[in-house]
This record gives sequence, structure tokens and C-alpha cells, in this order.
Amino acid sequence: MTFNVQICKKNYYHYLMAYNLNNINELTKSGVTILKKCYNKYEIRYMTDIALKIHTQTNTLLNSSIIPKCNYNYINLYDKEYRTQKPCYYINDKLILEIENGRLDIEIDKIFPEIQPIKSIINSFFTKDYSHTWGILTSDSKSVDGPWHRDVVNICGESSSDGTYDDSNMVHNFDPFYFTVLIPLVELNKNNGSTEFILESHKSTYTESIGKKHIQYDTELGDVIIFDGRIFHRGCANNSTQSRPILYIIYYRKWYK
Ligand SMILES: O=C(O)CCC(=O)C(=O)O
Repeated sequence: MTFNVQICKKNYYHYLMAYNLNNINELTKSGVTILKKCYNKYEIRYMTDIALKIHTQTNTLLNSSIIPKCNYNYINLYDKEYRTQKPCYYINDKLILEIENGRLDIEIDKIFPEIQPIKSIINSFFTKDYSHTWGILTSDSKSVDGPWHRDVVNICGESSSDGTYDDSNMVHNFDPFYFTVLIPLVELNKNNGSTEFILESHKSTYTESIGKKHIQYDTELGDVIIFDGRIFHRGCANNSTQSRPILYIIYYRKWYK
């Protein structure tokens, strides 16, 4: 009996190792990977309840005009470096950024303990000198495409006045220093605007990324998407009748922020 239990544990351990190893390899090579069935339905329900409450309270406060609007200098890298002023708000020191109409990026406190599959993937890249923060990305029904961007700015220098930039050192030579974990709170598909990625663009300049394969995952509840923050990606138009909330966790080297 003891023997069987040990075999079971061993197999389970190997299963976990293989599961992680494939994801780590894919994340390294393609810049993005999907972890199937990370959370169970009760965990998703718990996080959804909290996220919806925060989203509703945020909308109520923003619509009441009690919270002063400020400008956020939003920098995104794609064919050029774009610098645009986006409306933003602060509630209890947490930033709320309006990326597009109906698309909010809301900073929040951690709402759920770290789970092993995510932790072990992150720990295969970072074991010390890193930190993490949580947030919610909302996408209301009928919201339009978000902008293509990397989640990181160009740490290699300033862009020219026409927006041309050179981030080749960051994408060719730097080890990963920023990961985003998306925890979709509804199933994602093309109709509700599943995030679109350009594979391998975390290791490519914009010019090198042209012609590379694009991917949009169909996810089930509990699946999680992890990507290297340097990959080009965007939230797509939500053509469904439902809103499409996603929780996210950012893991980054402390020197980055
Ligand atoms: O699918 C989305 O809402 C966009 C995700 C995104 O752009 C991000 O995490 O930076």
C-alpha cells in the first residue's frame, strides 16, 4: 500500500515537472504559454466576485465625478514608440487607467494566494530580487481593439522625435525580467476579444516581428496565460454581449520599477 502511494506521488511529481517544463520551454521560445486548469471553479468564482465588486464600485465612483481625473503618460512600443495621454484616476492610492473607452486597467491588492503551477514557472526564471502586483483588465461589451504594445518600456534609450526607437539590445540580449500572468474570469475566444500575441516577438524588434505567427487562445475557466512582458500583444475588440474581465499578476525584477 505504502509502495503504491509512493509510486503515485512519484508519477504525480513527474507529471507536474513535465507540465512545467513544456510551459517553461514554450514561454522561453515563443514568449507565451497557456496553463490549462490552474484554478478550480470555486477559486474562479471567488476571484470573480471580488473583481466584479471592485469593477462596479470603480465605475460608480468614476461616473459620480467625485474622483479627480488626471493624465497618464501612456508609452507603447510597436512600429514606433507612441506617447499618449490617457485618462487616469487614483482610488486609495491605486491607479485606474482608461486604456480605451470601456477598457480599464485597475490596480488592486493581491486577492488570492499564489498557486504552485504559476509559482514554479516564475521561480524557474526568478528566485530572488523580484516583486509582483495584481490588477484587473476590463473590456466592456462592444469595446474596440486595444493598442499593440509590449508591457515594458524601452530600457535601452530614448526614441527619436518621430517615435523611431531601438530596443534591439533589450529583446536580443536581456534575460527575461517581466512576466504577465492573465487569469481570465470568463472563457476567452475571438468573439469576446481574446488577447492576441505575436509569437517570438519578445526576442524580436518590430521589423523582425513582421510576418511572425499571431495567436489568440480559446481558454476555459481556470486556464491561465503567462507571457514575457516584451512580447507584442493587444486586447481585441469585444464583440460579445458580455463584459470580459481578466485578473492579472505582474512579476518583475525589482530593478525594473
Ligand atoms: O486582453 C487584454 O485585455 C489585454 C491584455 C494586455 O494588454 C496586457 O496584459 O497588457
